[in-house]
Amino acid sequence: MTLSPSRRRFLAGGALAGGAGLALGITRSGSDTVAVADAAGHPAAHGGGVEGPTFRLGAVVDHDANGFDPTEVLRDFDYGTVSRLPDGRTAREWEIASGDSDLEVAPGVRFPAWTFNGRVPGPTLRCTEGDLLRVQFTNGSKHPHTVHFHGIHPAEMDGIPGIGRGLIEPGESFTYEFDAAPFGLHLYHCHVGPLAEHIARGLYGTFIVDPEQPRPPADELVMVMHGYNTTFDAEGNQLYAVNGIPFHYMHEPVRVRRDQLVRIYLVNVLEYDPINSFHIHGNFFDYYPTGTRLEPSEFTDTIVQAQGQRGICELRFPHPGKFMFHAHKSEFAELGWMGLFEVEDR
Ligand SMILES: [Cu+2]
Repeated sequence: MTLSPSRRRFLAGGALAGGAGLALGITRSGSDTVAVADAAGHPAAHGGGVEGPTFRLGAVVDHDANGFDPTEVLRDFDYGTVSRLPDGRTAREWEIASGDSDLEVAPGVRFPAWTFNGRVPGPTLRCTEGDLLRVQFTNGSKHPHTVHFHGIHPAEMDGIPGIGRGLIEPGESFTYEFDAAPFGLHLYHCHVGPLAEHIARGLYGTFIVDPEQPRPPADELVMVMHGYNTTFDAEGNQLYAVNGIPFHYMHEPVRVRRDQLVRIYLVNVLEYDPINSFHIHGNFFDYYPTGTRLEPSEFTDTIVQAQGQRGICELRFPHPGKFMFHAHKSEFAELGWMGLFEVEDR
């Protein structure tokens, strides 16, 4: 079923009545409708003239106050503190703290997020297959949390309530320790109930395990697809985003070079909606589901991912200029899940 009516009610009714809608850049064009414009002030790219929210020209959030910037998140890979074990293996250690952060997720719209290291998504942790990993988690939030990694590891390191250390209470710490396996593109997230809310509040991040023989050099990008259920009704999302802020890459296109290999680590953690999608304009990409094989399964311009699914997209842009990427579900795109690549001819 479509969730549009409740979203519309939020956007056209409650939000406007409460003033937040105006801060969102929504303007009334009729008694019960809102006008749509994209970052450039044009009608939305899909379904121009259709009701929906977006940002006014020039209206952006305060990245400094939020403590993270989606443009930096794109290429921010955290390899941890590296040491060598007596047997010659590589050990990597990270410190991750959860916290409660009031984020500006759209201009003038605040969301009481729960975060790993102060950002949504959390840090992108990166290692090589076979490394020993130690993740020291400190719960600086007012709520109990865990860190549950996808991968192959012992039960007591799985980060779920009731097994191993289980819940990490506020103020407590625990070190998750396991080997990096299998190679591929994975994720981590809190696994405390109500699970959907603990994830949807912002407690997730990307976990990349590189193969021992590295993939070819490329301009590498991380894109985490997610949403914000700003009404907390658990029925859907009012905003959709990649890397924390809806429409961010409409304001600041992802800059890439013509003909250079671009590798996108694409992760879907969207809650409350059953699937998400990724579509690119003017190009096709090789797709490696979960990144666990070195041969692509598909050459396409659109893929879908259920919650927790992820995959690697590899492509080169033969033409300079601006190319959109967005959820092919138009409603998600119009609520924030759209961006631009800007291909530079050099
Ligand atoms: Cu949690």
